[in-house]
Amino acid sequence: MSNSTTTGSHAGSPGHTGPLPAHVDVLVVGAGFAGLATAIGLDEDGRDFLVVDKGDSVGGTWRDNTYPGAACDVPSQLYSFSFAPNNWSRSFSAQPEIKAYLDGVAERSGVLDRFRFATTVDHAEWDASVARWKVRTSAGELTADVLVSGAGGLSEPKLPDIEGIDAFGGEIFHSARWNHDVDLAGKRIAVIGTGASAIQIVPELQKVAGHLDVYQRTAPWVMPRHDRTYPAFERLALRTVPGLQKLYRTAIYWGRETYVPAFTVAPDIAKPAELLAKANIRKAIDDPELRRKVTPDFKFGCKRVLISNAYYPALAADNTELVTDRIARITPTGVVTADGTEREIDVLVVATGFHTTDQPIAHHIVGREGRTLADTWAESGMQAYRGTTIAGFPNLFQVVGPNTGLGHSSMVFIIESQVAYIRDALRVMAHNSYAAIEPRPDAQAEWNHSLHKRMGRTVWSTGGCASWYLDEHGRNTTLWPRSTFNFRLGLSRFDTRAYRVTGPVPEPTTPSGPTPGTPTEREVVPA
Ligand code: N01
Repeated sequence: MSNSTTTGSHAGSPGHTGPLPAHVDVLVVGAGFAGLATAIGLDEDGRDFLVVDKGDSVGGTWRDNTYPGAACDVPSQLYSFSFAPNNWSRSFSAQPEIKAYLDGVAERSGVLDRFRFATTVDHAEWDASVARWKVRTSAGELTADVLVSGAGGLSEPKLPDIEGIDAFGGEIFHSARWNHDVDLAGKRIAVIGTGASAIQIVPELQKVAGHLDVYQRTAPWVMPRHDRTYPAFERLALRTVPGLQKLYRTAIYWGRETYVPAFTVAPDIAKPAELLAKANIRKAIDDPELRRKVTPDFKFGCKRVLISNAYYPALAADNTELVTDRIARITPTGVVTADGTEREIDVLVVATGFHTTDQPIAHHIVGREGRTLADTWAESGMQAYRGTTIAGFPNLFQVVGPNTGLGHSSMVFIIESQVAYIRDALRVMAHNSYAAIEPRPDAQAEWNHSLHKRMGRTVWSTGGCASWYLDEHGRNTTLWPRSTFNFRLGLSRFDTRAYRVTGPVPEPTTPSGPTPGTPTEREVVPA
């Protein structure tokens, strides 16, 4: 299995190559939308911080996913920072334009000298005696008062556990690790998966492949994609007319919020959308058997709703076969399905998603009680307070943490809400000389109780499908079950009452003073 990280343009993200400092106030892990927004916010507040990322430039998932056809399925006017508007070329931008946007924002914001690329966090452990994180990275060790994880839920490819896959003799790679060196023209290609990545890849492969097999386990709902290039006059107007771009953004935002009831309280509202999606099938596919195979058997929205005008036509093309029989095994030369048929191939594309509910970073973070985040979550599933802070893990903030994902709108809105909360928390900590904060277990439990009570009514729970939103216990630990403005409202101020705080670490210099290295814990009675 090819495991190399194929990255896009490196321009604009040189980072810094010097040695790591011994200490930073805030260490940020990840340089995608989340890490970059955090860095820019911290810089505005004049904080001492460092960002580390395993890749070689900013962009996160938009750096790593370079597969043909990669594009955003949220309009760019909304899928961009509120503080960094851009003159987008089209409504749903492709990966190179989004990557270039992030490079440009990073460069213009002047924070890149505090980024270290090609640096992975191997271990981060809370040291209560000094109220600091002790962090071991591939580039050396350092300490940090505060750790912010912006490592992302869609960063670690999930490979299918299929017999024989390791012995496949042709070219094989994951959608998020595309091997651009492989010439696909005229080849026999197979794609495993029919999720958001696959439906963008399949039309591109169909154009060049000699033959294409698409292995579908579950048929997704696919809506038309209302994408268009902005004509020159519209781009000019968006660039020059005061407030116009903001108006576009606001209209898209509220338009998207109208989807929330259908996902969260009354899935039957989405019936007309199902009819539209079925019309999308009929428009592109004549063969009744193929129509039947691509028609989903679960409620609209239960899995992520996809958008494409090119996917169904590509499945209907003469050089494509949609295979719905279960994959039994992979041989050195092809894929064998449960009925015993072997289809020979030269290239295997694995578009099987990511480790979302078992995030790799959780294995590397050790909290106050000496347990990793992964162990802490092993039985309960991923849990946090307001999707951002975690009991037992002082001074740890997770951007895009548990139950912050969306089925309908832009994650950048969620990220900016969380960054504002983190900035406020740091202000409160500095103002009160708190050495450490962590959510009280009862506050976290109450938050999760009410969240999961709501979750029970959502289409993700009642829609009759399995999805990556659910963990191994069947709990939805990834999505936010309310409107995004409700999320933002909840994070608009750091709510000290929900936290257990630790007082300042005594100065270790005065022999007659308090014992060094023993932070004092106290209940906070906020003003
Ligand atoms: O991954 P997925 P993805 N044998 O997990 C199938 C975001 N994104 O990379 O449905 C056979 O959705 C699996 O089948 P099933 C977006 O949030 C955004 O496509 O589980 N098949 C499914 O069809 C998205 O939701 C954009 O039955 C196997 C597919 O593989 C998220 O990334 C673009 C299998 C995996 O689909 C992930 O999307 C792309 C097996 N053993 C992605 N294992 C934007 O446009 C899995 N499958 C913003």
